[in-house]
Amino acid sequence: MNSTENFSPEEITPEALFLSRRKFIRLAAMFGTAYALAACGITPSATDPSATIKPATPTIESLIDTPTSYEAITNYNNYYEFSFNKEEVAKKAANFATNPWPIEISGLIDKPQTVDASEVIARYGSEERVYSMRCVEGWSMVIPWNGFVLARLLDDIGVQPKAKYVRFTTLYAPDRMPGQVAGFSPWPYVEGLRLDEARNDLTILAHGVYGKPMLPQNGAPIRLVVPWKYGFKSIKSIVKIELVAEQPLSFWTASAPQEYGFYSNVNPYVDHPRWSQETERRIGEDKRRPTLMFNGYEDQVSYLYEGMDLKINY
Ligand SMILES: Nc1nc2c(c(=O)[nH]1)N[C@H]1C(S)=C(S)[C@@H](COP(=O)(O)O)O[C@H]1N2
Ligand SMILES: [Mo]
Repeated sequence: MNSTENFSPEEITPEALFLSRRKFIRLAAMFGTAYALAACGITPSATDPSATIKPATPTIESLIDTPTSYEAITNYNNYYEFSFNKEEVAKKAANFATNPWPIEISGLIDKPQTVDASEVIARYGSEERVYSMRCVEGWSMVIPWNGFVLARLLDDIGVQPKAKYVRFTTLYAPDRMPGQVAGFSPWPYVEGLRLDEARNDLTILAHGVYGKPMLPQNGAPIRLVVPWKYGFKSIKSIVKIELVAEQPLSFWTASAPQEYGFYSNVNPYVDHPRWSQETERRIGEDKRRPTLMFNGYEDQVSYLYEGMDLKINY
């Protein structure tokens, strides 16, 4: 399937953009950023509105990777509220209504508010981030997300000094989410980040994939993406964002604390109790590839964990 089909011209992220980005990174690696900018005809300008959003600088490896096909990104999903079978999620979520979608923003902040996802998206807009996503199960994808940096929202809500963590909650609606059967697990799905992790420039709220509005199976209308952590930290279909003082109890930590810690940074040196994390299968590739520390984003995030023993704080 052509990943750009059905795009309207305003939404489109042409294939050429990915290509020129890859070319840019290769040139930058060989000759330096200034040369690559000039060679690609890019002149940084203070008046360029896109220049006001400071892009992250993901590792070269992550950027020269080819994005996974739209087909795979939207048909091979983990979303237990709909199904435990990755290939069933898209079908089961097809008619999931995500409009209207009120989001409660609350807790230790000066400006608590309930806003619709559409308003949040209109407020913060969209930039493209091509990130690798590594599932704790040992597979990975490269996904071109559209979204915005979470720190921008945090800057607007008056975070109080007592707030140390951000707690995210997915919708709880067993009548609409067939996987939320009573008794099995601690629904709703909850995730959390330390405030400095949440403020890191790599952390985004995403609402699109490949330039198209996000589909339900990927976490519409809005989901978290934290690319240096195992995929389960990137909570889908968020209805609540709370600033809290205590470390939140995540869904998977509550379900199996020995297996899924609060931090869950991608780490090839810390095995899952039931399998090694040294390698991964990139969807669309045959051979397994080595898993990178912090999923390849070490330069941007290692400062967050200085002095921490990541074998204990897994
Ligand atoms: N609410 C919710 N968020 C979730 C999940 C889930 O089951 N429910 N699965 C997680 C897991 S295990 C992974 S690997 C990613 C998968 O994201 P994708 O299907 O968009 O690739 O979503 C994460 N976010
Ligand atoms: Mo996952």
